[in-house]
Amino acid sequence: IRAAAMRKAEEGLVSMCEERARMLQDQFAVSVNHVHALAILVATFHYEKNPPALDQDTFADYTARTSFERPLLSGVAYAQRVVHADRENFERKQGWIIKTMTKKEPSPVQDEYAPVIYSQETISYIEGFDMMSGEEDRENILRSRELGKAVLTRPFRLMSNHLGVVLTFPVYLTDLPPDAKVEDRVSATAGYLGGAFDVESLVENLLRQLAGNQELVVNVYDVTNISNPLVMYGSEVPLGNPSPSQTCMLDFGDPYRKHHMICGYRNKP
Ligand code: WA2
Repeated sequence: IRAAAMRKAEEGLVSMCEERARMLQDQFAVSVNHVHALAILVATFHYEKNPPALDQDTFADYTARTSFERPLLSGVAYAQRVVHADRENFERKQGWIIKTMTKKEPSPVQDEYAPVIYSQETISYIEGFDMMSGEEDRENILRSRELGKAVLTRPFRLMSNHLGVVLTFPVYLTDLPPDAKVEDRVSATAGYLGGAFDVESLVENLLRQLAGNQELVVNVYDVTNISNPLVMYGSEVPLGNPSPSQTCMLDFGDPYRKHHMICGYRNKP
């Protein structure tokens, strides 16, 4: 009888973990797709129209009204690529100075910058910051524009102070063929459309709605480097493997990053 109860508990764990992994992956994917559409919106209305047919108010309004399409993102923003030679002109036109994310002071001289010019109101605090001044954001920007694809950072503390990851799509000035060379991609780069997956608070909400939430412990890890798993959601102290436990692979669409979910019972059944 004990063995049968154990088996039933393990089967329950497998199905509950798979359900959560699938749900998280699906909500992630729809959010990424919608950010992709926003990158196209910026290319179409900011760059393919002269003068640009987009401004902060329009961007804020549109992103607020479509936020239901991006259930796991706390906000989206557009950072423009500015090379140093254009900095003065850019700052004069904008009426503000490019600031660094860390010190929140005027940026020292750099080869290039990525100041946020449009933001969803939920993350309006990032406006004017050079997104290349944060290590994780900078790496994402460079990788996305070289690849021409959406990329994700490792989990880190966002400016909201919540644990999460940043998603970045490159925006180009011209249409590029899928096999375009890296140099051509970099030189055609106009900017970066991205957003913050506030994993800490939004995944909590998602899981709370599911049956069995009380009895389950769910952790998500970035296991890109398998010998150094990084907590993306759940306990800061990895639980080790509570027995029994179930591991489910997750695919968030960036082939460079690997993620998985580990589920266990809060109290051993
Ligand atoms: N967005 C919101 N909160 C953040 C953050 C971020 N990056 N980085 C740290 N906290 C405009 O890749 C371009 C958004 C970066 C996009």
